[in-house]
Amino acid sequence: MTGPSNLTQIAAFLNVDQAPSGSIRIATYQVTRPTGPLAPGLYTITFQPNQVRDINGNFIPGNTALSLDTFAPSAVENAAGITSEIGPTYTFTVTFADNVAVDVSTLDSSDIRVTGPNGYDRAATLLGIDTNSDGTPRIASYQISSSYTSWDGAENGTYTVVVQPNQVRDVNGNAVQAGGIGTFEVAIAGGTFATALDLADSTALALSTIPSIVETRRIFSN
Ligand SMILES: [Ca+2]
Ligand SMILES: [Ca+2]
Repeated sequence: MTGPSNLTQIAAFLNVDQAPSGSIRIATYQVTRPTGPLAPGLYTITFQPNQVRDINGNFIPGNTALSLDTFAPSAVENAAGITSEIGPTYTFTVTFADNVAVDVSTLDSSDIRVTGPNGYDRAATLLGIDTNSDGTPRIASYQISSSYTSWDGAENGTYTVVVQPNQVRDVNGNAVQAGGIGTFEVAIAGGTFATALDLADSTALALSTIPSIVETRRIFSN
């Protein structure tokens, strides 16, 4: 067996579940763990040549390998933020990397949510993947929508990109850890509508009334 932290050991045979020859036999082997917790990573079990054979003398070929991957993919967001008014959608990318390969079939519009000011909490829609086959790294493009007709100063603030549980996995089934992977800023000159009218301190202002007011302003200013 080979593995992380230069693990290289010959496995010690302990026993087999049934003594007589038969088509399925379960053998137990043992390797000694280095001190401390088992390091995450890729463990490979390699059969030695001319060691295990069927009753007709056919050996399991040497160098046949079985892999055990305990390392989950990482996720890094690449969201530049918004500094001027744009249309109704904002696109950013997330880079997923793994010690073996990212399973691109697990990438979809359930992977990421974005949270932000005024209760913003929306799923990001998957737009595409840089290379649409399993591998590493893989860069996925996602899109989120404005709460209004476009991203503008009313939505200024800090937004957090949040990976959802068990949504993005490597080819061995290990999932990216759920949680926030980074933030980006919406910082459009002019500030928010609330600060523009000095309403930020008004706790009585129902947030749900802001969209219609903002759109009214826009009609007048146009
Ligand atoms: Ca992995
Ligand atoms: Ca998914």
